[in-house]
Amino acid sequence: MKTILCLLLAFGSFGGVCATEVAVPSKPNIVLILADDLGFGDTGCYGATKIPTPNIDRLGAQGLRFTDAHATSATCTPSRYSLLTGQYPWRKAGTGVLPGNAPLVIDTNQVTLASILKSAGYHTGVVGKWHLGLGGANGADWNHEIRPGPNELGFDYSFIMAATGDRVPCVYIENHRVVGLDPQDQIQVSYGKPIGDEPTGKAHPELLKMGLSLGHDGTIVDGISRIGFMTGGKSARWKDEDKADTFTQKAVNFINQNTNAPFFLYFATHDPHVPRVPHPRFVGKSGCGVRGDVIVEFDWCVGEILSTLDKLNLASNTIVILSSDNGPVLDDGYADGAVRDLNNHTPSGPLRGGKYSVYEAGTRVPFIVRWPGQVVPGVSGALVCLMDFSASFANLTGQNIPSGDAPDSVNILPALLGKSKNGRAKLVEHDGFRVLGLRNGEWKFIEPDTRVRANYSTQGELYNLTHDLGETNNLQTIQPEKSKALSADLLETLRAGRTLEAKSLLAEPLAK
Ligand code: NG6
Ligand code: CA
Repeated sequence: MKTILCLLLAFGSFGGVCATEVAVPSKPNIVLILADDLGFGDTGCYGATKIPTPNIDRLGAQGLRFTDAHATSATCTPSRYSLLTGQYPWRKAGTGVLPGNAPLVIDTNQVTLASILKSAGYHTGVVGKWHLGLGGANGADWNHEIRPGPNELGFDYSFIMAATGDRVPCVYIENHRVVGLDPQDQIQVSYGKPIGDEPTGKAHPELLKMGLSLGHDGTIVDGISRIGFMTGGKSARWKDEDKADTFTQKAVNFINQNTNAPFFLYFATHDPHVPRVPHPRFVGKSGCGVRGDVIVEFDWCVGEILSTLDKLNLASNTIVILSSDNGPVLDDGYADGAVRDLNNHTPSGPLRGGKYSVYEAGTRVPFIVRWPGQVVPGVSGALVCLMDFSASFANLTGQNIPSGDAPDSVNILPALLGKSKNGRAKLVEHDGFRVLGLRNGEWKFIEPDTRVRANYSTQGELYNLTHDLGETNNLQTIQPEKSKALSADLLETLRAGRTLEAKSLLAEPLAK
């Protein structure tokens, strides 16, 4: 089956006439590899020299490497919420960084990236970090069926951790069940009062194998204390050093079991998030301490996926996308030496900020698309967002998104496939909490931050990224009219409840 992709080379003319028609197979496999907190400058193909990432570099050389691709938000939950729903997270309350016992934050009636591809006939799987809540209003029942969760949102298969590596419960969940749970040793989880009689990092720092710099002083699991408290589930608890191997094995199994149908695999690694505990075979393998080592580990995971596709002869029929949920951070609560051992490596590359920031490095992430024979290798400066997968893959696979769903997802398929230099025209950037910025082409506006924190200017900020990629020269007072226009644009996107350009592009006819 081929889809005739209408490429409007003259951007903005929606007459239903195709300027160019390109036939592309409409049901390739899709593997989305999403790292956790991997920075724009953390890999070789994005300029890193101290951390060897040969597999990611190979992917970069064989694919299209984007230089202006973004998550919506500079933290995990909101970023992943938008990736799966096609809706800006700040439109919905409760999408900030979630505790490990939060209820599922996505409505099971909502269309998701997974449900779109499932409707298109794909076998869909998620392996790795979830962090979007599990269970109904009272949260998950860890000792019985855990639902709703990914399997109620369009994933046929799931093997996940509920939240983050640094949050309880420290167990894997396969489909609706905790893996390896002894029914006699029931799991309880609390994010309020301590529960159980196991030592905490707060009371027993002498038991820790990794020191703390902020928070993370709840229950000690595998020698590391976490956010929150848990008791029970001893036989089910993960070993931090095996996590990358375990997730990768499950991802590889999923591919092996789905060679006959189109499949969509969302492989969301834990690396390089905290706590950073590389398997011993990766210790000391980077020039930048433990954070570099877990990036080397992540690169190995990528290599395993690529070689599985090669072995099965699936590479040419598979779109592989590699990206990250938000920008980089060094000290994220554990005293693991990431700052001390940096060795002049620059996780953010030439960009300002990082995780938790509305400056570019908060949301601008590595982003590679490889589809041999269809996507010409190279570099693209198109403005694209992880939130755009829903509309773009609906377009590729011939699916309609009901009106009201995925309201901010823009069909950027031509840009993803390298057939157009244009992605979206505008993008709202989000620090993960409250502060918003707006990109419109080369311009970046940051709303005045008069409310909570003094991180940003109380007057607002304006940067021209063509001349000032590092956001060092605030043009707000020099070009107040430009700032005003962008501020009005931002307000319009907030008030409209949807992205206006999303609809016009979705209305574009898909020739069959
Ligand atoms: C923060 C944690 C941080 C990390 C982050 C979520 C503290 C002091 N910091 O609250 O360690 O877990 O939440 O990261 O507890 S994310 O990538 O999942 O968004
Ligand atoms: Ca993250």
